[in-house]
Amino acid sequence: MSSFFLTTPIYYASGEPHLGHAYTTILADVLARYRRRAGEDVLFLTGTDEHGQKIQEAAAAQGVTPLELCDLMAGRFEEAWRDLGISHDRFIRTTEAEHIGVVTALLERLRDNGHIYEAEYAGWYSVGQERYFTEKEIGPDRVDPIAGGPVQRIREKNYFFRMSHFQDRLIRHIEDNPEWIVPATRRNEVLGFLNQPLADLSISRPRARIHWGIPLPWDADQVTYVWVDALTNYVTASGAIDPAAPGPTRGFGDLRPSRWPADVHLMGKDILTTHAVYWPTLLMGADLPLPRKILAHGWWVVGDTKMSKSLGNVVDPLDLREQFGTDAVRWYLMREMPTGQDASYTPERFLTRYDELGNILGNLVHRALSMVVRYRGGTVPDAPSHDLAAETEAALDAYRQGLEGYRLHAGFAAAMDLARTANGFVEAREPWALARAPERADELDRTLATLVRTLAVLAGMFEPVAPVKARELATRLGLADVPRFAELDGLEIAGLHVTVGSPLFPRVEAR
Ligand code: ME8
Repeated sequence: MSSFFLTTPIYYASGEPHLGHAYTTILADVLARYRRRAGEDVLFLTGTDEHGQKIQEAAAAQGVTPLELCDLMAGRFEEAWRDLGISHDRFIRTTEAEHIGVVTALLERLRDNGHIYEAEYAGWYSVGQERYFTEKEIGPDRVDPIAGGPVQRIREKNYFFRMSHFQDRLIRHIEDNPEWIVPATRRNEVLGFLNQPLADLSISRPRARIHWGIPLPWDADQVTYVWVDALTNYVTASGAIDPAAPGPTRGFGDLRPSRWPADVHLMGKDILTTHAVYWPTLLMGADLPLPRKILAHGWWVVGDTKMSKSLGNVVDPLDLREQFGTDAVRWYLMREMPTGQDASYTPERFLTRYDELGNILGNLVHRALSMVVRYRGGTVPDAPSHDLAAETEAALDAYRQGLEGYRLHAGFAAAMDLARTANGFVEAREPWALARAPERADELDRTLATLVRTLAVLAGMFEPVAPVKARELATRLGLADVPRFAELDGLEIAGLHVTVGSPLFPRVEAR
């Protein structure tokens, strides 16, 4: 069985989960569900990033210890993911003992390999992004170039990782593997960044300033830079490193059989540099293989403004879920944002996408099942069901290409188009007219069987994005479960007992 290991960022345990976090996590969930349906052995990893100045300050502001804050917030994220139907296999927290062990081993490995040195450092630090920016990046206004937040001037002793040493190797890797960073615009951005000489990476902070972090194994007065700590979560969860391994290689010389390297790291474009520059060079420094793919998706804005706490326009996916259901939120996010590009949330667009579910898919389900009940007593007739075979095949092809080529919006558009085509087929066949002409009973049988088969295919196509409704649809079709793709061809539908039920996507009042 082939395997697939995919990751989301681990989110800062200092803020509430919002629509942006939900987007990446649902994107990962859809891919995980799709791969499982295709028969792959999936490891889907998500979690929380719990060390660093940002968490330390948030906890202090709330009058709790950092760990108390992290316990609370990790719970909040887990709860949100449960409510949004996320099927992750592992939720990692960077305060776990095993992770701390792996980070410690990684640091020692880098040092043993001669890639670490000590130096005095002066620079502009953004607590919001937990990283330094150059004079050029912060511009004359001296703000962090990603979120526009404040930066502070810091001068202190740090340990450095010789990132510059790996610049050429990284550039070559990106050039030799054109699909390694997707989409191409992001790849070009990273190559542009690497046009300048790459600076070394400060990997520690004095404990006197930040106490909430993993101590350096060789200097307890310094704690590990939170990005080095956080990125390492992907390796911890893979199981490759045994932090308790004896001997000088610290578990790196003799990797455990594991899920490393990851098949894809998913993230927003805000943290592309850390994933496409810091992370691969750290892995090179520790002699570990690189992840197979890095996908940096676009940014959700609200209307035409940034989503931000201070503007009070943060969209809570759980509020939307309460009104429209989990699957509607998932559908909207996956269908509305062309994977990789930015998108704008508006309540109007949300409703348009919701209506599409009801008017096209929901409508097809309702009318097809009602006709099986009305004309055939609810039992699917034994008849050839291939009248939409070519259309179904084409839709499945486009769907697979979309989901495997990281163009999910296009894959799901193909699924919805198949439902649209089936509605057109109902109009063209006019089953109600066939039902009035007893000599055309065969034609009616065939029409109904075709519709039921198409619905079974649609249940499979929609399951990754709309798992609740897809299962409900399978139940109404009289199937024990949503069929896997490999089962669709030979699926026996004759004799199934269908039920109509209430609308799958009811009209929502009080808009
Ligand atoms: O950066 N649109 O965590 P974070 C789209 N802890 N995606 C968005 C978004 C938006 N408006 N807002 C957030 C961190 N995201 C680090 C990561 S990983 C080793 C450490 C999503 O809580 C998107 O995936 O700030 C983005 O990259 C991530 O949340 C940032 O989450």
